[in-house]
Amino acid sequence: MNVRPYLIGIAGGSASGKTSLSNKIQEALSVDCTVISTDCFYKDLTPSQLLEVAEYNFDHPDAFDFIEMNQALWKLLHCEEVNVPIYDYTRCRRSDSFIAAKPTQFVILEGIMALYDPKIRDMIDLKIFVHTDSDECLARRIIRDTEQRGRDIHSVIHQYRKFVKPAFDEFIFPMMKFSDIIVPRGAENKIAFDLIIQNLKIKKNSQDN
Ligand code: UZR
Ligand code: MG
Repeated sequence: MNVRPYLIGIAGGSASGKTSLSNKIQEALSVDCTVISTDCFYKDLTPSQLLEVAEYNFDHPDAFDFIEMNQALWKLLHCEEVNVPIYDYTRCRRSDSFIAAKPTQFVILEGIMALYDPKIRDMIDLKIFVHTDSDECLARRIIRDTEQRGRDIHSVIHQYRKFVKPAFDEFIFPMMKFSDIIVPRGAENKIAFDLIIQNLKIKKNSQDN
C-alpha cells in the first residue's frame, strides 16, 4: 500500500460512544481500516503514582504522550507499519504486547484527546466529535468500568466528579469547534453514521480510480 492513508479523528467525552462508532465504521467500510485509540499512548505511571492511582488524572492532556502519538501517526501516513502499545485498564499501564498497525487506506484515531494536539489535528483529514449527554456517558461508564475495567462504583463516581467531568468541560468539549462533523449520541445515530460511510466510500472510490 503506498497511497497515504486517509486519517479520521474521533473525539468526544468518556463513554460517549467513540470506540463503538469507530468499530462500526471499520466494519462498514469493507476495506482495510485500522483503529487506534489515544489510550494506547498513555504515559507509564511512576511507582509512586501507581500507589495512589485513584488520585492520578487520566483525563488531563498531560497523561498522554503526544510526541509518541505524533510519531506513530506520521509513520502510518508515510506508509510505514508501526507498533502500537496495548493499554491494560485493569492495571492502569501498558501491557507487554503491541499491535502492528498497518498503513491501511483508512486509519481512525479515536479517544478523548484525538483532536487535542494541534499537530495531530493538522494531520487528520476528517474530524468527528461524538456528543452524548453526560448523564448517559456516566451511566455507560459505570457499567463499563465495573464490568470491564475492574473498578467499583465508588471509584468510578469519585473519578468522574474529580477528573472526568472537569476535563470534559476544560479540554474535550472545546475541541468540538475543530470538528467537521458532530455526531449526537454516537454509534446509535444511524443517519449520521450512514452519511459518514457514504462520504468515506466516495473517498475510497476516488482513491481507487
Ligand atoms: P474512553 N482510564 C482509566 O479508567 N484507567 C486507566 O488506567 C486509564 C484511563 C480512563 C480515563 C478516561 N480516566 O476517562 C477514559 N480515568 O479511560 C478514556 N479516570 O477512555 O474514551 O474509552 O472513555
Ligand atoms: Mg473508548
